[in-house]
Amino acid sequence: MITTAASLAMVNKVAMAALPEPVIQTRADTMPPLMPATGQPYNPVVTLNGWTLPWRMNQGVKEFHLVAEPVVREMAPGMKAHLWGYNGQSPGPTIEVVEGDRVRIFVTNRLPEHTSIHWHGQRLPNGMDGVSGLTQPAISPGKTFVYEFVARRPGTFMYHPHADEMVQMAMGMMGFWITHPKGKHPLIDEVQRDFCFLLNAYDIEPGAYTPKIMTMLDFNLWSWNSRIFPGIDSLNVRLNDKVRIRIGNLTMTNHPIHLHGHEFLVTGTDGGPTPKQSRWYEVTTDIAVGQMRQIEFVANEPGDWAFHCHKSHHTMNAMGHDVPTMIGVDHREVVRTITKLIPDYMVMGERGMADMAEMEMPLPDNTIPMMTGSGPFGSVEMGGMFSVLKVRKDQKPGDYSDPGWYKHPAGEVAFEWTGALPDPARLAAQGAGSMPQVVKPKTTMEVQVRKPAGQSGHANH
Ligand SMILES: [Cu+2]
Repeated sequence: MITTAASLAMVNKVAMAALPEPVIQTRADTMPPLMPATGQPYNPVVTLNGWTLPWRMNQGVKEFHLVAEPVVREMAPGMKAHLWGYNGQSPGPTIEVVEGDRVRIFVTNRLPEHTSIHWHGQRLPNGMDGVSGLTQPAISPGKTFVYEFVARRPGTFMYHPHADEMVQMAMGMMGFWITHPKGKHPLIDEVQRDFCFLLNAYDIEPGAYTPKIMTMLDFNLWSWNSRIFPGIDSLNVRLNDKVRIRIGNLTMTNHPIHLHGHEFLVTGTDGGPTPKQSRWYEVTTDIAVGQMRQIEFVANEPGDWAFHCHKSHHTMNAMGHDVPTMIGVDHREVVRTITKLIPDYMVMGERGMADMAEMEMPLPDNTIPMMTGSGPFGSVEMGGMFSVLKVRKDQKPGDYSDPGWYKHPAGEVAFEWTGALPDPARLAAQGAGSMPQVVKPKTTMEVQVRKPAGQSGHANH
């Protein structure tokens, strides 16, 4: 019936108008900070290879619209993954609000199975906590649910499903949430640069597109915001900027995150800003599963500083596992035999694995070499969780664009010694302290004594 169809269309239009239009992101680039046009002012963050979700003000309430859906995420140029995420990307967009804001989030489910969103770390009414089955019914495919609460404490938070979690997180469903302080806060310093990203991991076979969801620990792609080096953007700052980096871990293992050239303070955890007396300087901070860490430092050393996970297998891409150690093995005879059968046979790793970074190996489509990325001095031999902090004197305030490689002042780059080489001094000592050298008793020497003839036998006394 025409009338019914017409009224139905009208109802749908009214229903759609009640929701903020979902904003979709199609690129995996680091988007510039989203300056707040409405609501309380704050200094926005920059999400590494990500973006902040715009909102709509509705009678004093900040309204966001998240759409859970299958996405195609470029993990690095040359490799795309078929993931699940929010609003066109995995991870989903960062949500930024201010302490005291009333927030309403519409969550539309376009996945083939039900879902929910848990607002990791927030103080909120129990029924808004997003644990399907426990605090709410799951959101069926095609349905939209509404979450509403006041962002009560400032800090660094995450969001992720609490429904079929193993599958949905292995597929990339997660996002960042920042609650900025309302005005000056005694434990939250003002900074000139504020970055955030999530640690996540996937198991995608070389040549495949979809993660293996049953993998528990042996992931082969270690990513920051579902990007792997050399696909992770650099963190570009101006010399002497105060820099904050917020990191959340939604992988299944811990990650010791290490910064070169500077010491930092851990100024915040899952529970909010840390008391000042509890802070100490570090160059590596371990971030356990489900944790968040917020580090701060003054970027007062110009250069291109490596910034990475210190687990060396996490700075590798797929194919970095299950290769036997071949260092020191002489393959020549074996190779001769094998090449009779397989003419293209290639030996891997008899002088270490560095060759692999530069070798032109035939790889399946949609596969990134396990170590890659070229710097100004050659191959960086890294993959996975690796990026570069670029500190520059002439970087403009608020400019996050890549300044290119650092130009080193004359005489400040390690160089090859071409003079004469004296013999290296070797340590003569053989252990000390808790492991003193074991002094073995001198071997008794057998002495044959021949008594001179004619004397009585007192020679042995
Ligand atoms: Cu790691």
